[in-house]
Amino acid sequence: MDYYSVRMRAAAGGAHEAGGQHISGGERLVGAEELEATVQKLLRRALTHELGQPDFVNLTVEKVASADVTQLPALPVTQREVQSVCEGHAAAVEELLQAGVALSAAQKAVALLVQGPAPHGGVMRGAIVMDADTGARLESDPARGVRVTQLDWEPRALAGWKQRMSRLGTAHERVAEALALATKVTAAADTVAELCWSDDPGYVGGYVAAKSIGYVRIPQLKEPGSPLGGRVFFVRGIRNVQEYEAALQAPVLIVEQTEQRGEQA
Ligand code: PML
Repeated sequence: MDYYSVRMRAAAGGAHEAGGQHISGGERLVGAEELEATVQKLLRRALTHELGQPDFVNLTVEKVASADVTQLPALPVTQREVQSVCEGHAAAVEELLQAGVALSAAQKAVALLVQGPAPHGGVMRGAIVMDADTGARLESDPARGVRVTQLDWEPRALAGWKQRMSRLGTAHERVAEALALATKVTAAADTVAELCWSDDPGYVGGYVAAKSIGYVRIPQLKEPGSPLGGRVFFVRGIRNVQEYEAALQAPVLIVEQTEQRGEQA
């Protein structure tokens, strides 16, 4: 069976390429029977985002041969309890250190997401790529960053994950999407860890993820109403960002979620 990669990005004030402000995006990898519904769902997401009405929406559909799709088991999920944004940031730095990121790089990444990592202080369309040891930013275009494309859950695996997580109150689509992305990013050979928090003004949570620590949710990483957030991919030993980004764009399906010791949410 072939798959279809469906990508959406929406901006206000013109296309992203023309300096428009990024509003929302989405990535799916679905079978033919889900294609139309998926396009509709992503278009609806673009048109109903809390940041406002876009005047540019790019929707791309591409066929992907099933032989090209890699299957990956989702990272285990745990959660840190924090009482404030400040505690959330401290927890994020602690988890990043645990995953092997240098303290100065972890602190710099948190500060960048707080201030808005795009050149004029807004959100980026993609992620920052940061040297895990020096904290140097490596992405060639700091407004665009790098994008992760062609990923999704295998439908039965997602249903199983949701069922298991619903007992724990964490079966949300947003978490499932973020977990799929984090699983793909952290599986890439040169990724040390990922830090993310939402740029949605109505959602203040995020996570730190790495192969060694799994997906660690942190429920408070910014103040309600803030439109600032984003992703930082910490890397070690990449030859160039183009090759690294190419690895993040190879098709991946999340296929199994084995219950792991210590998983909780
Ligand atoms: C997003 O807004 O989609 C990015 C952040 C997702 C955090 C999901 C979680 O709470 O685990």
